[in-house]
Amino acid sequence: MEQAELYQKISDRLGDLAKFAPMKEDKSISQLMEEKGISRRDFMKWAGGMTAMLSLPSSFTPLMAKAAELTDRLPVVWLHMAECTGCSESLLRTDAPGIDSLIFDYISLEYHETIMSAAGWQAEHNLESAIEKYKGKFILMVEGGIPDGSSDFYLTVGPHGKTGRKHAQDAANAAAAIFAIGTCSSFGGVQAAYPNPTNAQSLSKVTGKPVINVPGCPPSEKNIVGNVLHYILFGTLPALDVFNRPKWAYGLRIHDLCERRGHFDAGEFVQEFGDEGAKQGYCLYKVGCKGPYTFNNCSRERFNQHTSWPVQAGHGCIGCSEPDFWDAMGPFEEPLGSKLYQTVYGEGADMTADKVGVAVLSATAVGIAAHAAIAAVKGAPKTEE
Ligand code: FSX
Ligand code: SF4
Ligand code: F3S
Repeated sequence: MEQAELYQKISDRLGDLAKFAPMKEDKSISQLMEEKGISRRDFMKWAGGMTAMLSLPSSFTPLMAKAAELTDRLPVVWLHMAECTGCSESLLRTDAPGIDSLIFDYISLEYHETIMSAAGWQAEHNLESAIEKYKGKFILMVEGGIPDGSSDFYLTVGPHGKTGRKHAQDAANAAAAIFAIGTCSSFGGVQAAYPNPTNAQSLSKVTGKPVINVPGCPPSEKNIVGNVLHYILFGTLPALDVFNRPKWAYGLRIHDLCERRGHFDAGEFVQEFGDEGAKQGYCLYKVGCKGPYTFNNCSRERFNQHTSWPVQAGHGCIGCSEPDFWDAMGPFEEPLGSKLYQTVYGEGADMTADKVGVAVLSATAVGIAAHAAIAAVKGAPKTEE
């Protein structure tokens, strides 16, 4: 589709959405921002960043701002299954809420156990009425793995002791779009780690519905809000990879845009945490970084309003947005080496991870040799083989 045509299509869609009454009567997003000391200029800057993140031309920034202003026209039901609530926490950032969390506050959240005031019977009633009232119209977001089959009684929610599986299935049957938020909901995650005593499964497996996976343990606030905005702008599913992750967020490897990549290529590695290489910001591959095997945008978007991300903080990526990450990516502080691992490219492009592992390792070996020569000349910190 031509750019102008796409612009018009999105404009029309937003125009239609604007005709719906806001679900929150209290304040507009501009008022909320003003109260939090966020200027219109900051908001437009944020909208520009979101536009770029979704790989749209910068001329679409006003549409993005408009979409954010219309998030109160969209009912959202957020369910918690077996998890740590890290996904919600990543988004809400209660100590210093940014624009992303404000937007989330502004979305018409009909049900979210962590932040709603209702409890017990009242909460369960609210959930049932929201599903009934917004049937076929609401967005369902589910956080956490779901005990399944004969183990589904390991998770019950609410005063009637309804199982998590039943909650997820009932809500999914009535939703307009379904997002699995976090690795647990997308793939089972930590809850499904060996030996998986509760038989925790992904949302798509339990509901049998098409689910957009937004993995990460937790995913960044940008990826969560970006998906909501994408849905408002387009009203369709984004382009997905083979693991149903939106390509705009999970299309590149952590390693591709990592700020330590130059050190990887130059063979400059941290040998152990706290050494001279660590102080110099060298590559963390040898202390277990799984960035070469992990598809996510952390190295580009970072967390907490672009402040930092795991590798910047000094620890390797542990591959938290990959299927079976807990079992397949361990041990976390050792290189994966030649262990078999299948990436998003499947067996075609990387012929199983063995080949990636070997390729990475030989690049590493080359790098180390090159670095040893440079180190000898310059007296740079020593790297051991
Ligand atoms: Fe936790 Fe969410 Fe990890 Fe899982 O995150 S951050 S265990 S992905 O479901 O709360
Ligand atoms: Fe960055 Fe990890 Fe790749 Fe090193 S191995 S460049 S630390 S992603
Ligand atoms: Fe997870 Fe790696 Fe990003 S551990 S948060 S995918 S850097």
